Amino acid sequence: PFLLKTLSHPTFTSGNCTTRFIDETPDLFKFDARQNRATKVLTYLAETMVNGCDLVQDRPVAIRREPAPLPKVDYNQPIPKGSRDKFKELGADGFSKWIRDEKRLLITDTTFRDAHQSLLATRMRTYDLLQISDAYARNCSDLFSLEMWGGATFDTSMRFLKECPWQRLADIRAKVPNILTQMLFRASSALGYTNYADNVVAACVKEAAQCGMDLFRVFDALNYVPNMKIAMESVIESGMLCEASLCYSGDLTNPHRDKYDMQYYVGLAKEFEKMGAHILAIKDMAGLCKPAAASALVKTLREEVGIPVHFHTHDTAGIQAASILEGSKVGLDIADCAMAPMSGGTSQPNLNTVAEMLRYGDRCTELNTDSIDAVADYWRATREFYSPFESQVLPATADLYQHEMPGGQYTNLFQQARALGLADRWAEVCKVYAGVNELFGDIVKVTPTSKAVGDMALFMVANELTNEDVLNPDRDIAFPASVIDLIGGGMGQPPGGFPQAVKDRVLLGKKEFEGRPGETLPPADFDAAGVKVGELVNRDPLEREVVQWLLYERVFEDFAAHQLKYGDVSILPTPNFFYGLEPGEEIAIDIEEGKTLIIRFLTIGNPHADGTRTVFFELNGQPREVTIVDNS
Ligand code: 3PY
Ligand code: ZN
Repeated sequence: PFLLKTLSHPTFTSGNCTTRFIDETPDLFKFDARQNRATKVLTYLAETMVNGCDLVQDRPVAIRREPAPLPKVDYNQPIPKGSRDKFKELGADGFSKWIRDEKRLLITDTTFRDAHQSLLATRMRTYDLLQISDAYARNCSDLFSLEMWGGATFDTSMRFLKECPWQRLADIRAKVPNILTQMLFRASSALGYTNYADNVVAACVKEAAQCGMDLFRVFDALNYVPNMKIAMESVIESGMLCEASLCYSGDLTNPHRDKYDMQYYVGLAKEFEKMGAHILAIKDMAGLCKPAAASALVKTLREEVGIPVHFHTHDTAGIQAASILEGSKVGLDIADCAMAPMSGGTSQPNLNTVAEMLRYGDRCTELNTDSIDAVADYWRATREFYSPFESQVLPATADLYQHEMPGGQYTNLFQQARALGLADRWAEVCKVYAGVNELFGDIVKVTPTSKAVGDMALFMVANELTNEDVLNPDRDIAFPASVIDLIGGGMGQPPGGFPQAVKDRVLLGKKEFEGRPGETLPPADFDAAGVKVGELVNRDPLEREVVQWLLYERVFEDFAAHQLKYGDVSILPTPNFFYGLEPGEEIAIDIEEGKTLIIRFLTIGNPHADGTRTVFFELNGQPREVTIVDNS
């Protein structure tokens, strides 16, 4: 039927059909019978109520079920103009100059991405992001950007939440046409954990731009500039904003830590400017950039390059609002913050209070207090849906400056440690993590290099290994795959290379990458991949689905199978997605524009002789039953 529908579509019959036709004509999929969709969503709910949702199994129950309060939004007024309108008016280069000339300290809100990546293991669902999107567009149009995509969200949305990351981007874009969308892009690692072929990296950028991404923050996890070239060029070619990042490591205030000094950062910044970056990011992924360092770095970089400076930090140490303040005094152009209830700790500094800190000074953000506070109140309640994912990590101590673990990794690694029964040895894991960094030659640690260091630290704690054991040629050690990838140059090269003694032990003579891995990785075969993905989704695949599969083969396969069985589960409110419905509970869900399903749950029948159970619903007032195998 898909083919028939395609062949009879007016665009197709008119002969104006390009290869993008299928991508650009979403109504083709509408025929995927509505009643079929309703059955799928009921099956998901029934399955969840009978057998539970894997995601929350063995975790504390969420402390909230009722909907989060939404700010008042006046739909009678047009959507106010915002940063994206300015970008469209001026183009990338003109917009970059406009930023530098702005008097305000511009603010990026990271709540949609990094904040929940850092606090809630990246589990925030599209549903909760879309609920608040109108309030952002209409009441918070003075924000510089919404960091709402990329980083770990691409993987986790498919792997855990069973929702399509591209759709998330497109849907938020549609609701927020006036504020810049922003993403985190891992250069040659794109949205994954290892380097990909150049044509995959380029296609990933292209698809994101087509789905509505405006600003690409590109970083390499070793500050290895050659690895950033393809991603940066692809962003610039697509006409979007290219923000190149230097990852902050070490401590500029410590005269004894001189591997990552001012000269090193200035050198990077100048290269990025030459490569055409429109904005320079200081990516302080672990929150190590102390106030005095932020002041010196921002001041020097703004003197040395002509592009605006955007500061990203994590508040793990609890003092990073001071770094934003010091930066703002010496001309910092843009700062990343998260809405109050999603800020602090391993997340970004508090957006609401940073705005008030600057309120009556010459760097006032001009964000409206009531508007941002009302949005914050929504996040306070929404966070309660995700209490099963709250981390039990202790508050930060100054050991952060020893282990230098990125905010996004801190909570995740703790969860991994807990899964291995090492929760009570967390302080030791942190110490060993610092030791692994030394062993590897004091490298920049951020995804994916931080994952390799974390894998190694867990591996060493679990196997009671010391750095000496690792270097001891008489010990037979099966190193984690990520460590072999890192040390073999599969993620690029650190300044000065990896220590030879470590290479000898880890690689055991295996061939290593010299220079940029993308230069030798064979290009992906998109046609062959398209055939494979077509089989998985049971129709002609979209180009972006092919990219999705090329980045995450196994994860995409599971996700596609889930979609075929249950349809798009992102439309369910979060408590129902995790726990199903309570007897007598009724929910309204929008399966498409203007098409709402009213679902009421009645009861679950006793087990049948064959081990199945019938779950009784009302769908739009009519009785409906779904029979499920009870796995208990
Ligand atoms: C990511 O790559 O996901 C990060 O957030 C790195 O800081
Ligand atoms: Zn971050």
